[in-house]
Amino acid sequence: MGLHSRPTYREGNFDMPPRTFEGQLSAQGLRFAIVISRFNSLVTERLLGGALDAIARTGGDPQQVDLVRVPGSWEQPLVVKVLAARKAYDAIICLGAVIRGDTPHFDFVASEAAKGIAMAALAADIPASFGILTCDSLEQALDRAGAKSGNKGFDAAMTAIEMADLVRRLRADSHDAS
Ligand code: INI
Repeated sequence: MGLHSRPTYREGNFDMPPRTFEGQLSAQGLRFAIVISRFNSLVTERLLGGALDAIARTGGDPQQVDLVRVPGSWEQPLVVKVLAARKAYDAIICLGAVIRGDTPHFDFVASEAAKGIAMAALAADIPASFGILTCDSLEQALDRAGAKSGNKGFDAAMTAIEMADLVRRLRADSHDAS
């Protein structure tokens, strides 16, 4: 076979497809915790509606979700850490809205929330999705919470569902292999 007649993997022509793992969008039987900030609750309650909708639409039970309310997004990392240590959830969904004001406060809150949630999730081997909006204005935040630009709470929950399923599959596969 000449060099140029080999299947091109870029085109998706796999002679021998690699072993592939991908999470399914099914929340059936999965346990979730949602951490939600009260700060900018006009926005965050809409994100919550979107997240619960995603869980219900993918076969999960919103009544089985543990909902934890915190003052603001700054407080989220510690709560993610505490929840992750319970080993009771397949994924944690973080919902919040950090809206830029006239001071650098926004940057501190947004970056520490992102960093802290990522660190807490990685340390405990649990997927945590980042449904914390970082916006320039309330209008922009509302657009992303169910008005013009979709609902990022819904998106964050869908990501958590997919990642929870993926991590389950990977763990089951490593158990089979050992
Ligand atoms: N918390 C938010 O979740 N969003 C914001 O926009 C915000 N701003 O702009 O101040 C905010 N601040 C509060 C912060 O999260 C803490 O609750 C507070 O600093 C007390 O620790």
